[in-house]
Amino acid sequence: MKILTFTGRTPSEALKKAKMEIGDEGMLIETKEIQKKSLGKDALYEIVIGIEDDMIPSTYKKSKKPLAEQKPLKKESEEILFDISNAAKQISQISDVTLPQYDYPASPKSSQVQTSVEPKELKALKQDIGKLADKISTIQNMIWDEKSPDIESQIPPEFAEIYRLGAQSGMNKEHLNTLMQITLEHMPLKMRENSATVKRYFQTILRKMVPIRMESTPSVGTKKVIMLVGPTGVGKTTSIAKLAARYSYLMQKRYKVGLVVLDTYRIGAVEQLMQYARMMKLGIETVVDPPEFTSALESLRYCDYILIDTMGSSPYDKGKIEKIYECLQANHTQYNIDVVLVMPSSIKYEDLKMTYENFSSLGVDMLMFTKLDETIGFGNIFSLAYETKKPISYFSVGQEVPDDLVCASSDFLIECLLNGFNRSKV
Ligand SMILES: Nc1nc2c(ncn2[C@@H]2O[C@H](COP(=O)(O)OP(=O)(O)O)[C@@H](O)[C@H]2O)c(=O)[nH]1
Ligand SMILES: [Mg+2]
Repeated sequence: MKILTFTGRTPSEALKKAKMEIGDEGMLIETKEIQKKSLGKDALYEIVIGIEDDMIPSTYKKSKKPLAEQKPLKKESEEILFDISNAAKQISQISDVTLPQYDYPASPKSSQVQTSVEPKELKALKQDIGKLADKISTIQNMIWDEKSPDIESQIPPEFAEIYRLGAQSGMNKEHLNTLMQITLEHMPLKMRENSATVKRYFQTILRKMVPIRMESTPSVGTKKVIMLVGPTGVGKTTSIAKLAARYSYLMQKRYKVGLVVLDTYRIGAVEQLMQYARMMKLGIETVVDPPEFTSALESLRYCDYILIDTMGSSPYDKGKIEKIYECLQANHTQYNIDVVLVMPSSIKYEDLKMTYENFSSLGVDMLMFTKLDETIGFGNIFSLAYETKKPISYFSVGQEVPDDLVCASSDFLIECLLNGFNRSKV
């Protein structure tokens, strides 16, 4: 999806420009007043339109770069977290302003087809509509069998596909029902035309609901200290290795990276990360008790990034989480530590939620999901991020270091959710 912006003295002027350039296919994401009306100066509004790549007309001037390429994201816009109901209302309001509200034929029979249409074309059209109606009723029948009739009995056929996709994705049922309810209430008539436009509307709403932390690099004189916590075997150490490689070799600027291993239970399983540190020629410190933690951070003060691996925290093992907590408390450096909870995408929403609750005492700042290559549903991830409002920073999509790491984006997650994980789209 491309994000395009258009400006005008009123929102509808900006919208008119958008329509002239890209037609009706775009969807309004946001309207901003970027300049207030004052003496001798008109107000200036900016609208942000999302449009699928293949819907951009060839006549649209390519020189206009997508928003993301035009300007770096500001700190405040790093976390994209919108109120879903407002988003839906906003989209609907603008559609109401601009789109002529004409009634769509309720059924093929009642359609007032203009007499100028060739009979042959009319026949083909009728056949197509018939096929579509069949498809819809099949899908409708599939979901009509399910329990909890309250919401489902209200779902019009054109919403059936999207409801099925949402339910199959492992999304929390309550979240899905809320989403459907709001979509039903606010979706403009024009967009209900067919299941493809419904899907696109739904996609836009979903994108807006996922909190994402865009990657940002340390500014001069500062450093980023990132601690990965989470159950055993979820991929923390592998992810630390991927991040270390990314920051020290794979970005435009090469950053100095240092590693810390919290082995508070003296399990001795630090060899794995030692190996990576040796390969990448990175400094590494092993910490077994809280006082050592501060000195380890201090000894890596020459680094731009300090990545902290933790080990041996099974989700039920409060004791081990407590040890990590003590280390965090013992941090007497001025560095702020970002605590990233790492969880596999292959477990169901309820288990993700329980894991989150177990680790929440550590003050989780961000979420990272691993093993996206090992699952088919992504609604569980969506629901956890939506429920906890904790932004997602990265996804791990395989075992390969450093390649199988993806910077989180709502586009990527929603694409996975609706169409499955596809390695070629990474
Ligand atoms: N398929 C898959 N395997 C992964 C991924 N991330 C890590 N692993 C594997 O999961 C296992 C445990 O990883 P490790 O980093 O040791 O987990 P830790 O105990 O949390 O540190 C290893 O075999 C990794 O190769 C991933 O994204 N996809
Ligand atoms: Mg490990």
